[in-house]
Amino acid sequence: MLDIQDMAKQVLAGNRRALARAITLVESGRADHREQALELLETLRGHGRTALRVGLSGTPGVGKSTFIEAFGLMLTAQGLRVAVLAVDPSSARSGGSILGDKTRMERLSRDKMAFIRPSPSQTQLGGVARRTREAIDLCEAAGFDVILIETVGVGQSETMVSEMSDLFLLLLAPAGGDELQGVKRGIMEMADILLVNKADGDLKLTAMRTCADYSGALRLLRKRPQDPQDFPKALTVSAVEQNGLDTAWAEMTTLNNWRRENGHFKARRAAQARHWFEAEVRERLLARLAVDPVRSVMKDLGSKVENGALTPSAAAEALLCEHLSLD
Ligand SMILES: Nc1nc2c(ncn2[C@@H]2O[C@H](COP(=O)(O)OP(=O)(O)OP(=O)(O)O)[C@@H](O)[C@H]2O)c(=O)[nH]1
Ligand SMILES: [Mg+2]
Repeated sequence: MLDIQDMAKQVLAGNRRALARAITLVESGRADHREQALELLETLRGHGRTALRVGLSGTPGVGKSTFIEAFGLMLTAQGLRVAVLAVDPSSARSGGSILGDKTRMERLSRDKMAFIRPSPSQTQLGGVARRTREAIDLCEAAGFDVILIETVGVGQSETMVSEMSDLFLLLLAPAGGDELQGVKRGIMEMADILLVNKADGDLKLTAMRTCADYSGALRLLRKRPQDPQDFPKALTVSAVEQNGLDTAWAEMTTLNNWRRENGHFKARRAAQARHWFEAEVRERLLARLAVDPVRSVMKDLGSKVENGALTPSAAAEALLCEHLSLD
């Protein structure tokens, strides 16, 4: 039997093993674990700690892992505690990224000031969202100063990560003008800071040109209320040579401080909390439809609708009121 109150105490004390066990608990699909996870999260609610939650996205190979290792080490050297969470909806399929990240973030994973948690093998984006959101809460309760949430750039997962971050960074590769247009407008609009990575060696000039192109593109976007002047902005970095990381951190700090002073930080977190509440309700309602007995009732009602024995509306009414007790 898990002692949830004790686990909560140890998480609050910043015990990394307790934190790891707590994350395993919120990841579990078992009903009894779910109940304990809710108790744990409820016990920890209102702990009063605030980490800076930073989402980071980018296409495969752009240098996310290399960047996180270098950036994370820079922050821990400044005395900050850094947690890294990876969101990879495809990890169940590829199976390779967890191993890859562990070897790539070798130094950071050995750092006592850092905590790295790879993505679990889970395919459903909904499950990944809840797990990541709760893992963020746990890391925050454990007193981490910065939580980096990495995701590979595949559409939906970026939106999801930006909905759980205070700042959202997009890591980009140096490239010609064609590829600039390959970045979807919606993703550009979510980003607070664009980082053109690999600004070193032969790629340095291309990176600077790419950065200028993106700066131009950002100026054309609609101004957002949550931005001070000159944001969002594009910068060049080299994760390998560890260049520009301090500037990136300074810009992130400037933006975050401004948002905190102007009420945007709190407002964004509040809106996110509401968003995830509604998403969870939707998700769980849909999940009910997919399992028996509701699933078979739905199938039967569907047949009756097909052969004209019931109207679609009457069948829907019957399902929702009689079988889901929603009216
Ligand atoms: N020249 C140069 N190469 C880099 C830089 N950052 C990363 N790379 C290289 O780019 C390749 C991919 O880097 P990763 O950090 O694994 O990229 P990733 O975005 O995590 O990739 P996935 O996990 O597959 O999505 C590696 O060979 C890195 O050495 C950089 O700043 N400069
Ligand atoms: Mg990686």
